[in-house]
Amino acid sequence: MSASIIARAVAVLEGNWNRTHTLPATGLYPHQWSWDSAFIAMGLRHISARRAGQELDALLAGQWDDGRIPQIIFDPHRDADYSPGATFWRSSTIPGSPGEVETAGLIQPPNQAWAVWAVHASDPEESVRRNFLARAYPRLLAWHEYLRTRRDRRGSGLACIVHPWESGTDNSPLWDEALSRVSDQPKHRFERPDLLHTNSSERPSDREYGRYFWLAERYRDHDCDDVDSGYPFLIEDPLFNTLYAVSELALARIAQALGKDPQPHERRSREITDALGQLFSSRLGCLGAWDVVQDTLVDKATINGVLPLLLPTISHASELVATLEGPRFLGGGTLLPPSYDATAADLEPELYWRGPAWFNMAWLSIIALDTHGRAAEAARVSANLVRLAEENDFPEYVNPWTGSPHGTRRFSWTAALTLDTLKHKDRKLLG
Ligand code: 9WN
Repeated sequence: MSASIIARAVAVLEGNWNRTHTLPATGLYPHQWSWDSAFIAMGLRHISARRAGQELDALLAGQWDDGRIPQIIFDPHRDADYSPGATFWRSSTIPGSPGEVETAGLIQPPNQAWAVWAVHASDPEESVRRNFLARAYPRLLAWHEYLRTRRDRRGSGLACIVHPWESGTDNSPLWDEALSRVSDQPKHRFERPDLLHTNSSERPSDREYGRYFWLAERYRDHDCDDVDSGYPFLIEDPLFNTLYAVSELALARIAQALGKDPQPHERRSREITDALGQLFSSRLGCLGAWDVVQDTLVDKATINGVLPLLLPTISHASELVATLEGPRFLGGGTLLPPSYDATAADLEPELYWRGPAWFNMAWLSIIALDTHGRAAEAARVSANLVRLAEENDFPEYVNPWTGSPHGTRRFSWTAALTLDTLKHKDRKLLG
């Protein structure tokens, strides 16, 4: 099995490669996405550490003066194929954007430092030859500084997202209430080129898109300035902040490898981890999200709220393990963890982030389970991840119970994380 699946996963990544980076999918997602590139690098490093490094270099080249690493770096030749594209964002007219490339103004979850460390560790000699860590470190520092100074909107120690797209879990039920307060009538008349590639029943609705565009437009029209008062969507997402804390641990390793002091990063990671503990809901047995505008906890069980288990020192770890292994996620006959509470009446098993199982979340769950000594369950999820990827041509997501494929196929992070799962047995965080 393994030889042919490796060859097919490599072929997906080769087919989606575009000069300096990997497209998430050639049709549906024709540009470079931030957290995709970090997940993709985790798999690419097993084929070529050099190419994985190039992927991350290309991403870091899109950094803005304020330190943000953008959600998307656009390929100008494909502007008509994805919406919103470079024409909508017109980033080059916004002060502080990079001159060489057009990008989105939003961001995505901060898993990039984690990926930089993993790529370095996979081939340290190649990394040193390319001066990879020394070039990446100042950029990653600026990125985390942006999150700390511009995105901690209530002084909790956690970073806020200003748009559902920034979570990477776009139409998760976590954002429903906040989005219901947002107009669905943007000025921009938007197209839906995404619907040429997938069934509309598997994508967000036009109404949701209206709200996404309204928020993006407001953010863009204020020059993507994070001190815009009266902005209606400010949320602390538990997964975004978990990846932030993991990436601080990775920065500590990077600092050490460069002969610098790792302690500020270890301290910062502890601060984020401790602040995350405040989002725990004992009713759910996992974390909710914090709505900063309403000053309330969004009390819904999603995979975002269980994955803080990636952090070895997260509080309530035994409750989180019980929730992940229990009926809401892995205990109710599912093959891979659903994106939303399996016991929720409004779960939709084939609709994007409102129920389906995604391979990046399954991969993160495997590491979380191994981190907390649950090797047998981690092995079961690993075997299902590999089998469902192989049988279904590396789909974007699957029905968690039946494993039926949905969304696009030959999806890059599915292929990359399959390769990484085949490579590792007992996973350790940052291993
Ligand atoms: C918006 C690229 C991205 C992923 C996200 C996933 C989806 C985009 C979209 O695709 O989002 O960023 O158009 O729906 O939700 O996690 O990064 O693969």
